[in-house]
Amino acid sequence: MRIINNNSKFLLCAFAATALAASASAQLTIDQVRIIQNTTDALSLAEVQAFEFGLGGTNWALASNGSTALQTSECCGGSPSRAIDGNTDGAFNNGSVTHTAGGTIGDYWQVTFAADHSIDTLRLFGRGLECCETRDDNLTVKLYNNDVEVFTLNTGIPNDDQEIIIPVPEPASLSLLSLCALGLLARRRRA
Ligand SMILES: [Ca+2]
Ligand SMILES: [Ca+2]
Repeated sequence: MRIINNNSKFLLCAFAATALAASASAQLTIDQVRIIQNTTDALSLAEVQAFEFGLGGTNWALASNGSTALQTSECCGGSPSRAIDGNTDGAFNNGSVTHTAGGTIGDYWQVTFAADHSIDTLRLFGRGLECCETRDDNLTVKLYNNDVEVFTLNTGIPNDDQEIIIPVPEPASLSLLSLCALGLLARRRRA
């Protein structure tokens, strides 16, 4: 006896999609954000923001909210805390942009929160348009909870802009939708 037929599978998937749309506040719990440089260029970040409740919500990455930052190397006075100081000014000489040494692939910058937080939106600010616009074209963003990687994304900051906004998906709903997509695909292939 088949308890779940194709029609009920479709209804289940429709329900999952609706639940995902309705559960925008149920988000990934993390305590760390790492930004990795995928080229040999130095990594510079003007600001990294990690929001609970969207862009108008609480930015838990801020040093003033208890977070601390580190990076794999440092050049030119570009200390890691400059990306969590609340100042998005991307002009390096204005003193609020980080700078690693570069020269090898994989320099990274990382912020650790004072506690676990539900994060739904990331926002990265690179250097201003006065210099080095291509250095942040090829980055990887990784999110961690208790040292376990829970999200990864290859991305970059467009050369005609200084910032990117990254929606953080809710993992359980995504998994359910993925299973639904696979089930519906199998159904089509059998048809
Ligand atoms: Ca800054
Ligand atoms: Ca760029």
